[in-house]
Amino acid sequence: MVRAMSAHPAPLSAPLAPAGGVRHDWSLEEVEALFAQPFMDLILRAQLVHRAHHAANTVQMSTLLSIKTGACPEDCAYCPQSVRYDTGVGRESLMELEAVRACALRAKAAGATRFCMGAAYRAPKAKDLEAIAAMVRAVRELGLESCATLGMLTEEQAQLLRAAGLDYYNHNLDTSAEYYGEIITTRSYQDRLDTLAAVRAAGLKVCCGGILGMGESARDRAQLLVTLAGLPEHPESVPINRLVRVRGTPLADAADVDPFDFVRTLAVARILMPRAHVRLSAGREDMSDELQALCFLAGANSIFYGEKLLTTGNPDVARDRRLFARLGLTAQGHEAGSGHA
Ligand code: SAM
Ligand code: DTB
Ligand code: SF4
Repeated sequence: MVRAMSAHPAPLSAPLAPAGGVRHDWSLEEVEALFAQPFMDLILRAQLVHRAHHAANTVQMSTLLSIKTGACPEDCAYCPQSVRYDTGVGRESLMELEAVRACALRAKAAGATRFCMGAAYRAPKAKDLEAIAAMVRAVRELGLESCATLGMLTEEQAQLLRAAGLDYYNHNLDTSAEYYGEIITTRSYQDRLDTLAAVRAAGLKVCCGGILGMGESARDRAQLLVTLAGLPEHPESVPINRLVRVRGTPLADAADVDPFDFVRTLAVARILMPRAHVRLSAGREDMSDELQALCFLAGANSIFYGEKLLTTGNPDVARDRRLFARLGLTAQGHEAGSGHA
C-alpha cells in the first residue's frame, strides 16, 4: 500500500457548491483555506471544476486597443497612463472611428473573438461616449464581441453603450477594499462597486478582476476573490493581471509575485466563479510557456491576444500560436465545426 505523504486531509471530498451550483457566500476563512491546500490538490480541484463548466482545452481570446491614451487624472499607482507619473506615455486624443475599425478587423483576422477598447478616463464625457458608441457598433458589425473600459459610468451611460451593442464592460476592483487606498486615492472602492452595479443594471456583462504584485498580502488577494464571488452576479470575465512594472510609476520596483501564488490565485478564482471566463491577463510577456501551461491547468481559459495590451507589450501572435499548438489548446470560436476560419 502507498503511504500517504501529506498531513492534509483529502480536500477533494469537500463540497464544491450545492448541487454543482454557484455560491455567493464564500467566507474569507474558506477562501484562505483553499489557498492553503497543497498545490497539486488545489490545481486538480480547479481543473475538475473547470471541466464541469467549460469545454476543456479551449481558450477565449480578447484583443485590446487603447482608443484614448495617457493624461489620465487618476493616480492608480500601477498605471503608466496617469498624468501624475513620468512614464514616457504621451497624451493622445480619442482615435478616429476608421482607425479603430481597421484594428478590430486585424484582431479578427488574427483569431480574436472579442475586441476590448480602453480609454484613460476617470469617466467619459457625453461627446466621447457618442463617438465610442459608434466604435462599438463598428466592432459588432465585424461579428466580434465588444468590450469597453472607460472608467466610471452612470446607469444612463451604460444604457447608451448597451443600446449601441456593447457586450461587456471591464471595471476592475484591482485588490481588496482594505488595500485599495494604498494604490489609488482619487476614487473609492465604493465608486468602483457603484459603477459595477450601474453596468449590471443596464444589462451589460461584467468583466472584473484584479492585479497581483502591488505589495498586497495573501489576505488581500483572498479578500478580492471573496468580494468578486460575493457580487450579486459573478462577473462573466475575471481578468487576473500580474503587475507590469512600468518605470516612473510608484510601483516600478515592486517585488516579484511568486509564480505558484499567481497560479493558486487563478485556481481559487476558477473554483469560486465556476462559470466565469478566468483570464490570464497582463504580465504574460515575461512568463515562460511552462508557467502559462500551469495557469491553464489551474482553470484560466481566456487571454489577451495580440502584441500589445494598452500601452505595454504582450506575447506576439506567432508565440501564442506556438504555445497553443504545443499544448493542444484551441481558440474559442475556432473549434472544429464552429464555422470559423
Ligand atoms: N481608466 C479605466 C479604469 O481604470 O477603469 C480603464 C483603463 S485601465 C488601464 C484598466 C485596467 O488595467 C486597470 O483597472 C488595471 O487593472 C489594469 N492595469 C493598468 N495598468 C496595469 C499594469 N501596469 N499592470 C497590470 N494591470 C494594469
Ligand atoms: C485588464 O484587466 N487588463 C487590461 C484590460 N483589463 C483593460 C489592461 C492591462 C494594462 C497593462 C498596462 C498597459 O498596457 O498599459
Ligand atoms: Fe487612469 Fe485607468 Fe490608468 Fe487609473 S488605471 S490611471 S483610471 S487609465
